[in-house]
Amino acid sequence: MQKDLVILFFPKTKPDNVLPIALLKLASQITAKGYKVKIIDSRLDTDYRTTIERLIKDALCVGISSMTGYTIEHSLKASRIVKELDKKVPVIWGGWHCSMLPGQTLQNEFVDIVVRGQGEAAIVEILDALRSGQGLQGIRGISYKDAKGGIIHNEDRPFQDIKDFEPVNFDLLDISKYITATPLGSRTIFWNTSQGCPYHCGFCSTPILYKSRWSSLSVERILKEIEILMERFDINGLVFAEDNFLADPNRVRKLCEGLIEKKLDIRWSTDARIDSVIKLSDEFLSLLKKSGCVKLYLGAESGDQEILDLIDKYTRVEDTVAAAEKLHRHGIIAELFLMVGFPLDPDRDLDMTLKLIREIKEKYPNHQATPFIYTPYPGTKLFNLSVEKGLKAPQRLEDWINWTMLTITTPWVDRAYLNKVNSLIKFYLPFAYPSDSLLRTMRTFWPGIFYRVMHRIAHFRVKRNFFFLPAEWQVVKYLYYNFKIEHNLFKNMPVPR
Ligand code: B12
Ligand code: SF4
Repeated sequence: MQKDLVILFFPKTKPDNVLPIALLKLASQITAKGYKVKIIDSRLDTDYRTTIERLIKDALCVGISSMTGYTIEHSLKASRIVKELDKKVPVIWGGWHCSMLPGQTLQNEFVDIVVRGQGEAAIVEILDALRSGQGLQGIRGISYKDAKGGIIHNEDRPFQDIKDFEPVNFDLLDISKYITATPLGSRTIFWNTSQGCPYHCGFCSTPILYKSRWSSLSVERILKEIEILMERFDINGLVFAEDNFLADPNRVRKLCEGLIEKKLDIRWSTDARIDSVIKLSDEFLSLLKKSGCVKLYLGAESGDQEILDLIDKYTRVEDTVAAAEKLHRHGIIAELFLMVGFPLDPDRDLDMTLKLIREIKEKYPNHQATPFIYTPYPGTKLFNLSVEKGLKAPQRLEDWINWTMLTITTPWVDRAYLNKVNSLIKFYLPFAYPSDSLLRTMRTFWPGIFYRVMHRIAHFRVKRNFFFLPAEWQVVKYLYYNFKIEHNLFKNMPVPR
């Protein structure tokens, strides 16, 4: 009997409760073509070895998702398990990391095939080839090992409009496991309505993976999917997890009008470019708000114009302030994504970014802004510049596991720099500009006294950009790490992702 089961594996991520949208979309294509699918999410099925053992005898192949960083650990573990159980079952990797480094990924003994970029059409063609025994030559957008172990890279697959793909089959996963309470709503889920982005920012993997192309589902289909999520799963909060939600403002206008017309009462958030926001009219922003938009994550990136120019952002620092003002006026919260520690002049970019954060927080206290350490991602323009500046890139798949913002050290930033950024993220910024819950604690007698003192010191330091002898940070760190009192004292402190 011919095997027709496809196992799709999703590795551990941080945070760990986000719907594996990629695998659900792939599974929907696969089942529409008559194959069976089992999605294993290692975040829910921690004993995934047993599950793979149970299923492997029927498996035509195993597909595994990858991102640069610690997700590779479990993607690799699962690949090893498959090969230990049955060497003949092909292991296919797809997603962000292996698309950037297909050759290096295939050098690993447990990986047979890499799908570069969009997976929907490629995976189905691979399955047909595996089932019929035809070779993989001619399947565009994939790389693989031939019979002698040589690595073959087939030609690229053109970016395909996502409207061509089969509708999502919501029965292929237990959606209820991915619904969480967030400030958006008691039952929030991540969803996705478009793919790619027409821009080409130098630090970002998207323009490389999707060749600076963008496409969207029709507004009718998006509304239908939202209706399903609301009716079947009682969703009341939605994070549109995409790169450039506002790439086509007309689509967003129609979507918002549709949400209002259909009385779909949902609170939502998404990512947006700064220049897209400043182009929006007041009438458009009111429509966004009315349709349930609560928050926009803005790719502000830096407060240093030289960095914005270096990364081909095509925005100005003052545009960020203007976008924040517009959103504030319409009651939409802006959360600024910012990075520091670029390979140009890290001290200056930190100072300028801190200046931008100060300006935003002093003017619009409800907006949020946190700086993260710049992590070079393979395949991007800035990664190549980073290598020129002395960055040592891992040479083996397994060495990318520690390639995360919290663990890599780029040669142009030293320990003191990292400590300063860490103290800003974990202590100075949240205490200088306290959240509502921190403010409530500050109003109590005890530990309110401690909080008020810390707030004053943190505010003084951030305002004057004066971080000489940060004794209070040492005290906080000592309490935080040694007395494990974080639940009471630090419950409002953001943990860097
Ligand atoms: C939701 C999301 C998350 C979620 C879930 C991650 C996930 N993999 O789904 C969470 C919140 C966990 C997350 C975390 C992070 N994320 Co994130 N995230 C996203 C986001 C916004 C959407 C992902 C998504 O579901 N897209 C929709 C699906 C349909 O598209 P897709 O994932 O690209 O999948 C397609 C192909 O890649 C391929 N494919 C994928 N898997 C497989 C498997 C097989 C077998 C095959 C054949 C094909 C295939 O086919 C799919 C369909 O076409 C993307 C940006 C984006 N627009 O995609 C960033 C993105 C993936 N994240 C990114 C980053 C940097 C991070 C963080 C490192 C951020 C940080 N500083 O901490 C963390 C850490 C992640 C970790 N290592 O645990 C980068 C990845 C860069 C890279 N080279 O890996 C992206 C691309 C953002 C960006 N533009 O820089 N993220
Ligand atoms: S950073 Fe945002 S705007 Fe720039 S290329 Fe990536 S997804 Fe597009």
